[in-house]
Amino acid sequence: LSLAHGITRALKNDEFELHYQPICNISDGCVAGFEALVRWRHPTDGLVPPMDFLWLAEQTGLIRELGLWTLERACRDWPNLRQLTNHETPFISVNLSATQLTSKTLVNDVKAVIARYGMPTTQLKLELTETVMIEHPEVAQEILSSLVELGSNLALDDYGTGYSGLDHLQRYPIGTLKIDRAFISRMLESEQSQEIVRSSIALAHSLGMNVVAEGIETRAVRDALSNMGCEFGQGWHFGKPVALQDLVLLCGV
Ligand code: G
Ligand code: G
Ligand code: MN
Ligand code: NA
Repeated sequence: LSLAHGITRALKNDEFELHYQPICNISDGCVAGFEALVRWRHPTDGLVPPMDFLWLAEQTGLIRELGLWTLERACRDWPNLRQLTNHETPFISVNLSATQLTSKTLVNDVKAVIARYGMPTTQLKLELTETVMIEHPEVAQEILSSLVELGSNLALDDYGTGYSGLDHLQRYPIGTLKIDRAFISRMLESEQSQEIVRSSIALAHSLGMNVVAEGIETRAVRDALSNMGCEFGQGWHFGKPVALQDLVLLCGV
């Protein structure tokens, strides 16, 4: 109860902030985009990670307001992110929760934010997990199609840890598969993980999707993924999530 009150107060007092983690071309290490990750700059508790409050924001429906704030801040920051990447026009990835996808106003909200900040819709990626598709299949299909019609792209987050129902890949207009860190971090030690990664990449490519490997921590893992034809990587090897003012140009890691 007091946490919910805290979130409401935090929204009012502007205590949330976004950190950005680079998503890079596996081959040359150049920054291709950024994932926006929310944090709560609590007045007494310091920086609170999303795991500690998103579940409640989700439960109480406050995630609608928080999600909109995230989208708005990401679009506002985009010109600055773009300057950090030199020659490329980066995409920005924003996470959407299941509850947000039940909001009847989501599509119009996204439209309004995009228009307000002049964000190129083609550079906006929306990340969702399979939970969304399981819990709200019809609504999700309608809303996700509308979002894609606007020109934005959809990425399926945490691939491999959920249901991995292959019908999701067929039913929804997903352009990017994000392979979960659990498989990437084990892939050099576990033949099984490596095969799961390899076949996920092959599946994605055969369906016309591109792939982001999450949680790349070493050059060796990056090289292995490069050999498998994986396009993009995210993880500490390329950079941790940091505040906009702490981002430095990361091309050519
Ligand atoms: O890096 P980090 O600890 O911030 O990420 C933890 C989790 O929080 C990730 O699963 C990420 O998808 C989720 N997350 C981070 N920011 C947001 C957000 O703005 N909205 C939603 N729905 N999830 C987020
Ligand atoms: O659910 P999602 O995959 O969006 O959450 C990403 C989480 O993983 C965040 O908490 C983020 O800080 C963390 N993360 C990102 N890159 C790495 C990495 O290379 N190694 C580890 N251990 N965690 C990472
Ligand atoms: Mn994500
Ligand atoms: Na993930």
